[in-house]
Amino acid sequence: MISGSWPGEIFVFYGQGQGKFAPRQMLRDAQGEVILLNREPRQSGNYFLVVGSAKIEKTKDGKQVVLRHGKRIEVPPGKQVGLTGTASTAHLADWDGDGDLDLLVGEIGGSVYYLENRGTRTQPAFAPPEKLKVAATKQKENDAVEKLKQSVRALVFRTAKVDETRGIRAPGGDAHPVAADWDGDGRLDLLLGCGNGSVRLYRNVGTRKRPKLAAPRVLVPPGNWNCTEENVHPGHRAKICVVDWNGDGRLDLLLGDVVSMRRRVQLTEEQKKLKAQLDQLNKQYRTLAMEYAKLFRKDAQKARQFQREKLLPLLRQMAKLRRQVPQESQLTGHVWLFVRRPLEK
Ligand SMILES: [Ca+2]
Ligand SMILES: [Ca+2]
Ligand SMILES: [Ca+2]
Repeated sequence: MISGSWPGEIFVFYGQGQGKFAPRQMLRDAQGEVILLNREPRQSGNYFLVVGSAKIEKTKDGKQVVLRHGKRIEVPPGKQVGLTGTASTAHLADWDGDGDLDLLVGEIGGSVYYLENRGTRTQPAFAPPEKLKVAATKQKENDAVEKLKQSVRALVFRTAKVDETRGIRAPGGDAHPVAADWDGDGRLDLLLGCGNGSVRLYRNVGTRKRPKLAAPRVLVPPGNWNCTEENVHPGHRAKICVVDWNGDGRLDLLLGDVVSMRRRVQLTEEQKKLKAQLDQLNKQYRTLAMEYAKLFRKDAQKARQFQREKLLPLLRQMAKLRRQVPQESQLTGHVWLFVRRPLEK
């Protein structure tokens, strides 16, 4: 069993038979390094950002270092260090048709990476990540011209198609790639669960050993974040599984999502009072959060102090109240089954 994670490491649970699994291990590449997309630290404004499971430590002389998987990363002087992640998703498939399992990894920005297994089926050795792209075609060029014509409108409506010949981009980020021969032509295609809840199909128009992906088609349209108990529908962050669910020989699609479910709640008098308090604190919080953002642009040090002394106590107070008042909306998720119908003649 394999799993992505926040902040981004990929975990493997080796099967021991009879439904049992060994404790998780971080998947490593051919060099023995923990597999992690965007592993190089990046600088953003005053920030020095490091991806992955790491911790920050202060040295005796007051400098900061990041410890990650047994390695030390020095923080450049004057920079504020931040830990972040890529929210990886992982899928194993023999992408290059040579008999061993390769790794497909999606991330929060919407990109998909292929890590070729240059080892064997039992002793994998994963190559560095390579971005999956849509193959450029003449049609693509026509699309580009069309896009240019529409670019003025696109600026207003933000409807411009993303050029995926430079890299696949799941709308709404949170790419979840799965390889399956969806069209049954003997070549693995790519299905992509997307942050906006849609599922896309990138047909393999290359060969079994050298896949080439066509421009995507939408199999499932974007979902909707807000649900009510009367109107439940697919939501966001589609995570998918391709399987012949009903055993009719045609691949079907399972989709897991996340939604904010609104429900009607009856509050007691006491709860109504608490809710009024909570609404009041919410208002205060919004004002303080704006002050914090302003302060942060001027002086990160002072902003952090402000956060410690003003914002965090308020947030704790709000969390306490929230536990006492039944909430009108709740994060939840569903599993959807899309059964494939035979082609209509
Ligand atoms: Ca392979
Ligand atoms: Ca295929
Ligand atoms: Ca089926």
